[in-house]
Amino acid sequence: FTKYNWEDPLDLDHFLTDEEREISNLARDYCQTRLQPRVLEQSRQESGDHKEILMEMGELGFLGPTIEGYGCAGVSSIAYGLINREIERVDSGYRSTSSVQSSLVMHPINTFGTQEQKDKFLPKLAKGEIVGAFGLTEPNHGSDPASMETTAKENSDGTYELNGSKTWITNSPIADVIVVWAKCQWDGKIRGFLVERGMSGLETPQIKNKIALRASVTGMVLMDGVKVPKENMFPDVTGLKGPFSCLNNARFGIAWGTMGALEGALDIARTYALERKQFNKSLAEFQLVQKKLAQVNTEIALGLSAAWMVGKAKQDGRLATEMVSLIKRNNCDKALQGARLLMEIFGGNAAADEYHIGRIVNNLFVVQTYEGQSDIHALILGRAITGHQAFY
Ligand code: TGC
Ligand code: FAD
Repeated sequence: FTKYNWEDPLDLDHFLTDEEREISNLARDYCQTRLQPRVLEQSRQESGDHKEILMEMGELGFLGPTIEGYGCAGVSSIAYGLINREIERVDSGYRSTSSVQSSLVMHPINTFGTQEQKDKFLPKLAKGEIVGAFGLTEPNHGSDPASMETTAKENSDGTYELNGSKTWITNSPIADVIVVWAKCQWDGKIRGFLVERGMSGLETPQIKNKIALRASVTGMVLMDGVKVPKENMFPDVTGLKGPFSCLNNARFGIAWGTMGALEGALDIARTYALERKQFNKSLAEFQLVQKKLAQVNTEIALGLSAAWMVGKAKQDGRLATEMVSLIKRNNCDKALQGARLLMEIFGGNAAADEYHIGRIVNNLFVVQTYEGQSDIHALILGRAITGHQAFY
């Protein structure tokens, strides 16, 4: 037998390739030395140097890392997951900032874009020189994007005109390019458009005073007759499979990221329990406290194992999209429940932001909600299990 390693309970490390291990270590080092010292103040201020952070990540090859060419690293999906795990170990908001850039902007440009679109945007997005955002959700349509009201119409000069509004859009206030999904008036189909900063009729006001994900920037995308050149539309993808394909990648990354957040929470809760004394003993010596730590340690081990298995299926061409729903839902739920359980160990100190645990719990509520709220993923799984859709 070997000694139990609570920091890697089921020996995930054994299943990683040398390259994946190296990337994971590089990401851990960057996140702990460069992001961790910034997170408290940036969360308090709800503002930060996000452009600089994206440039730092770009330099390390963390943006669009699975893409081949265009200055991207071309690494495995599991490596992408490991990067998300390390970023979210610090804060879910930082993971939002970067995973929108990678999965929701670079991925669709790489998959659905023309050669010109790829050449124009991907190298700069990879370096973090420009920032991307993804606009699907609208004020009246979140879980049900098929009902979106944003429209695109064709002008007589061959350009497109976009009208409508998107809300709760990560990075929108600082974005240089926004992937906007709109219903085309000429055939009723949903298509993706690359809307660029500076186009007239475009506004991206910030949503301020959030109670979660304060280390990320969130805003609206307001479009009043925005004129988009013909070459800025994705030519060949129509319908919701366009945005949903992007979500497959982002949800996969979130399944890893949430386990990172929970690992971070376990680490600080364990340290606190070892140091804090009540009744002349450390909290760590009480059975009820140990049970909480054991519960969370177990969920992390199972959640990471499942994420690794789905990563292998993705890499080997065996992926069913429901697998992603399964791990997105379960890992988000378990991370939220686990972090909330660990919060109790901090007693009243949990109410002070410098103990971090309150911020982690608040963040995880949003992560459980965006990219398909957990109940929506339960319905996706329910449809696959029974053959009956129960959305409406
Ligand atoms: P449905 O009939 O199921 O599907 C419509 C079309 O889409 C195809 N499709 C998929 N394609 C690829 N991957 C998937 N996972 C797909 N799921 C469905 C499907 O084959 C069909 O294609 P076609 O060719 O037949 O037209 O669509 P529905 O309208 O019934 O959808 C049901 C439902 C509820 C599952 C779906 O609308 C849904 O997933 N809702 C959740 C919305 C959501 O996730 N929004 C996310 C917004 S982005 C975001 O939150 C970013 S946060 C980023 C951050 O800060 O980190
Ligand atoms: P609703 O759709 O109104 O749902 C409310 C509740 O009702 C949920 O619990 C849901 O599960 C439940 N519900 C809805 N329909 C059903 C049903 N049929 N059966 C059972 N229960 C149901 N979107 C983007 O496009 N891009 C982004 O970058 C982005 N970033 C975000 C960042 C933040 C900080 C936040 C908070 C959100 C972000 N979102 C983004 C939006 C996010 O994807 C939506 O909030 C999410 O999809 C849920 O939509 P909604 O808020 O409209 O909730």
